[in-house]
Amino acid sequence: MKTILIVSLAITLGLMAQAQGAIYTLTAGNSAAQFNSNGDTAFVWSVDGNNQLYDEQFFYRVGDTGPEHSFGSLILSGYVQPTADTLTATYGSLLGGFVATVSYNLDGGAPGNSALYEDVSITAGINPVSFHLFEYTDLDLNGTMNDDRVSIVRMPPAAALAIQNDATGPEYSESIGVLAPNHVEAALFDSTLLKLNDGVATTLNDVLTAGPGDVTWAFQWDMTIAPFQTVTIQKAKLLAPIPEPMTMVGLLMAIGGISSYVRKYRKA
Ligand SMILES: [Ca+2]
Ligand SMILES: [Ca+2]
Ligand SMILES: [Ca+2]
Repeated sequence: MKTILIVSLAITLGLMAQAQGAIYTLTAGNSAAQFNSNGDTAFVWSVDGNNQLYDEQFFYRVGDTGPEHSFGSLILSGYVQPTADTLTATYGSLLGGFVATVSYNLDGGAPGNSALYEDVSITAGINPVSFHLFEYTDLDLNGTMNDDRVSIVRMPPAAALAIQNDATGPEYSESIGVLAPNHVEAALFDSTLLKLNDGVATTLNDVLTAGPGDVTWAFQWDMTIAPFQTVTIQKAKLLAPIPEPMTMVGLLMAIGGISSYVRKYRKA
């Protein structure tokens, strides 16, 4: 059973900065997001003052055996916030085998609307790297955790989409990963999180739906990266009131491609 995060900026900044590293806050229009530098963890994404997020983390595994680790367990080589709505975290080193960079860009919008864009880049060092990247997301839409549903739509090789709804609305979420993940997992908290912290190699189970309940979802990318080459995965997460009939899937089909979708909506 998880506890709901009561967001008090003063308490959050004071206590969590002390216990778990620095807190970074992105703001854009009606939206705000908060990140913990130590755990590469986003734990607040608020729209019009209402938090919709419980936890988002990236994990990785090198090779096919052994445990996954959170990005936060890597050496943090850079954490910069050039503007109020952008943040870039850099982990690891080429000498250590690879560098991982996560760039976040928050976009405010009309009431109820927000977008969070994420680019994850992995650069290999002198040797090729067998890299498994995991994105784990636990949204609690409308601040209520036990009444959400999630469906994952796989669209290989280009993309995958996770669509989460709240039983009573109005908020819903769509998240797209450009470069389709090799495996996905929709689940109830905290089964996926336990697997990513259990000390042995995990492959997500490709279950596509979960809920109603405290749903979570995760994507897994398996890749071999050549020496000094970089692989970048682009993500877009949207929050909006109950969607019009044309969802992101329809929009993608209408405009003929996921990359064009991201380009269209990504801020210059
Ligand atoms: Ca809910
Ligand atoms: Ca595991
Ligand atoms: Ca949830």
